[in-house]
Amino acid sequence: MTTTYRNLIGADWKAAASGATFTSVSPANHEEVIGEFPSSGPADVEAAVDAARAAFPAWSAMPAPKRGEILFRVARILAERKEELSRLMTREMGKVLPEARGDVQEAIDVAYYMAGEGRRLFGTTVPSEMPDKFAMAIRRPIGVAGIITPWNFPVAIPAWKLFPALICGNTAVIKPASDTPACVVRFVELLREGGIPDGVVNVVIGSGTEVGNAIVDHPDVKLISFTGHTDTGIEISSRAAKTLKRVSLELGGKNPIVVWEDADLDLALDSVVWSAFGTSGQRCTAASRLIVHRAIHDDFVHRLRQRVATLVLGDGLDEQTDVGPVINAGAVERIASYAAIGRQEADLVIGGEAATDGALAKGSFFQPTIFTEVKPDARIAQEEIFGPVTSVIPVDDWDETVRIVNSVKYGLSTSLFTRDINLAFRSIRDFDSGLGYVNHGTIGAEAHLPFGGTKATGNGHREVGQAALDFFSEWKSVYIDYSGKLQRAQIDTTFVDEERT
Ligand code: UN1
Repeated sequence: MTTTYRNLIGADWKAAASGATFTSVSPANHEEVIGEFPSSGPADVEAAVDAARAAFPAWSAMPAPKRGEILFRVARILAERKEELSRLMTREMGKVLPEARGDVQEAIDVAYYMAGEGRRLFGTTVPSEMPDKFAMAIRRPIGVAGIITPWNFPVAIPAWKLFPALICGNTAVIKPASDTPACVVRFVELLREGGIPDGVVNVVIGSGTEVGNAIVDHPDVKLISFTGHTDTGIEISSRAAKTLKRVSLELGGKNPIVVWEDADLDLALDSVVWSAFGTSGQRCTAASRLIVHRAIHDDFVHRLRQRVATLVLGDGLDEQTDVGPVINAGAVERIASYAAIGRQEADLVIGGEAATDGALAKGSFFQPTIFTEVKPDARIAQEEIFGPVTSVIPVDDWDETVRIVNSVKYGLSTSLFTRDINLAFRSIRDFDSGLGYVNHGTIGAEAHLPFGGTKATGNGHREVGQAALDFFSEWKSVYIDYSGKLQRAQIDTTFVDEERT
């Protein structure tokens, strides 16, 4: 029996208006069907936006501490259902179970954090330049937020976007990635169990061209928050400009770990394996470049090869598995084409092929892959591969290292392993990125600091933490004059300079 999933429009779970559907399978085993999903279109988006618009007055008028209480209850429900949601995620998306639990935990963390924001949502109060006048800036809700989420963090990223949107008083239409709609449906069911009212969150499942574009073009959608490919982000940004939407983009990465000659090598190896091959390399923050000091290069690569050779590929529900599948058959092909390019450009250390031994043949698996002697401008050192492939680039000195770190178009996450405190601080100053790590890999950002990157990684906004509130709320400056007379700003006041003359 195949489970049938539906869109959420207001209070109702509905099939697509056209009746069209698509089937999704597990990346670990293509014979395992996850469910049948609506293949929606503009008519479904229209209905969802109407529902979100209708829910906006009541939701935005609810005192923010009350909205926070609802999010607090959502956090507790997510915590209770963590195991169920994590297992669904592993089946649908492939990441190994401990990582799926981390993904759900990230959503729980954001829910608690944003619940607390309900009692803060701090604005600023400043003294007025006039006597008997009060000046402050407050955060206002904006309207309907269009939220377009990727498959690599099927619960965490929807939470990153939905919870700040909701605490600020906005309502939302979310379009999950077509590879992971079941996780988002289950997640939104739990939000409703926590008390999120009808129409406040709506779900429309379908393709980017049919559903995503309709959300981006819709005149009543005021905000777009998107995580995904840089090309898609640019397309969204230009479409959204026509209706003057506010757009927050979280795009690609080509994140380096620099291993200096004085580094604790065991620690660096643990972190490299985790950052490069965790989530099968399918994180925006994955370490896809290892910039290694020549003095330790051979030893480092030798030990890394040994470690990677022991990694067990398999179904993420199996406790033995270290590395799960990649998202789908198309991803295997794309990664394989990069591996072929890598063979031309550099020396293959290990991996380089799709993994098809035994049961792996039933799913989408790719061997953890390392290249070395990679030139900094090689394609595998410049382009985001989004798979278990990493490139070692040997270096001799610090200035060269900084140049190579910054030589890519992206700027998400950078990391340095060293015991030299001076280099550590220099890396934070000189590596051009939104996240900077020292003696810690490139993945694992926490939910209460801003998340995002420089250059082609985004358009300047940040997610989570307090920074997310700046995207999801509008500033309103408020002046209350209680002098009872006309006081003209900049005119009816004397300044110190004038008093002197
Ligand atoms: C992403 O890959 O899009 O820092 C997000 C991390 C996670 C989030 C990654 N907390 O790796």
